[in-house]
Amino acid sequence: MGELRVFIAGIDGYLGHALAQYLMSRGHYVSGCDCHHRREWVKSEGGDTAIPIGTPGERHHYFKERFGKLWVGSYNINIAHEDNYGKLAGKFADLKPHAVVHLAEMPSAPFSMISREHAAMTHMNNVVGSLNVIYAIRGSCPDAHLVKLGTMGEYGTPPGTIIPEGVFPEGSHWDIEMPIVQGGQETGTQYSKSYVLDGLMFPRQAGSWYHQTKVHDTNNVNFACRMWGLRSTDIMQGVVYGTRIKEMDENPMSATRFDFDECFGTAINRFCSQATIGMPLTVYGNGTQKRGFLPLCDSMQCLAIAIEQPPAEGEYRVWNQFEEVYSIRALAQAVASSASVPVEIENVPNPRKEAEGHMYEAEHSTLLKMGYVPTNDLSGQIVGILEDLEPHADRIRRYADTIMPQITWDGGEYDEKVDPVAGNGAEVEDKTEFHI
Ligand code: USQ
Repeated sequence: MGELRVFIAGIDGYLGHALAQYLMSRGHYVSGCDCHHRREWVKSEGGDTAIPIGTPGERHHYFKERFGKLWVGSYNINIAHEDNYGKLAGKFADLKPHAVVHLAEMPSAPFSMISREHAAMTHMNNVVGSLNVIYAIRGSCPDAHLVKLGTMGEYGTPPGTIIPEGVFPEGSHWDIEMPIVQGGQETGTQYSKSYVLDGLMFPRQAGSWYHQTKVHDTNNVNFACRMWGLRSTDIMQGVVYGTRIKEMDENPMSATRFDFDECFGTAINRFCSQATIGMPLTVYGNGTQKRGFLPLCDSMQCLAIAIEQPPAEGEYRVWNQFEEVYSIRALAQAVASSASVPVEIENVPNPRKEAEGHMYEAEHSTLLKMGYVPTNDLSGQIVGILEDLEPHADRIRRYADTIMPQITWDGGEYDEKVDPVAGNGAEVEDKTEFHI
């Protein structure tokens, strides 16, 4: 695969800034856009990145210096804003990207659950922003491949079933037995019906407004592939963790942001930040929730696989992108055992409405078949994060009051007195035997 022109929407974010470096290190031309909302959202919650990052201008100069002509530039475009649509479509027309990687979404489940305004803003930013990206591709560069970041959270935690990659695989049937009813009476005789499910969307059961917006995006991207021949990879990504990839260098401008507040910090990153300042690790509920996780370097590797091996015209492909499934409790234990000082694990009442002690088995073989080599080194990654955070312990302490959860899924006050291990009252229950 020769050099590609890749446009990254959301290039200033946690993934975007790392991906730009990863792709330029592989010889691709990179451009992108961002309106720096992520910086503002984190500040609006009183937080900040643990690892200091450059301003957009500083990052631009650093990329220019380091990557020369491979760095095309970043543009200040709010992809969801009506007034900016012309700018976005114009950039696509000028740059003629082979691939558009869409990372420009509001990524936080808790942030989306704060209020009606936050839910509406999340829908506007994510659903309308994605629609604009789809339209701008159609109008300005219809052959471009849309690499759309979805989330494993779109599926939720459906009880008793394995989660396929986006759609029901070939050979899927839904077989049911129906009673024969005659004259309002069951005759007792049964006949069976078999529905063919091949290729239909697997049901989504999102767990937050944020995750809901990703479900809407999935439907819209799929629709554009069917209607207009858009080629797209819809990536159901698990929770990403980590501070660095080997394509970063020692220049501080190379560093990507690292959030640890209640909204924008994710589980492992938060636990490592908490361990750095000797704070107990906040396991929500009994910690038997399971999720798929992958280190930042694996996220980059998988996105590059998608970009460098594009789908055919009109093809909508969906991949589940994660390395390994862990329970939250197991992750807290892994962080505690890697910390250089003794760290406590604290079960705090779960502020979310989510299943605990559930089955979580999701297919994720496509990426492996396409060349993904998992890092498979959770403890090594955790040690690396802890080392990178150590010099910034004071910054984490400065923003430590953004760590404890306050945002609840029912909009009520966070009640610290609920028994965390007894559960959070979520109705989803699974009978599957559970082991961590
Ligand atoms: N959790 C804790 N303690 C914490 C933080 C989280 O126990 O201090 C638990 C949560 O209750 C949840 C799990 O850890 O069960 C994951 O929470 P998270 O905040 O790490 O991740 P989540 O809200 O699911 O969202 C994150 C990203 C989102 C991405 C998603 C992938 O913010 O952008 O889409 O991971 S996935 O989880 O697979 O949907």
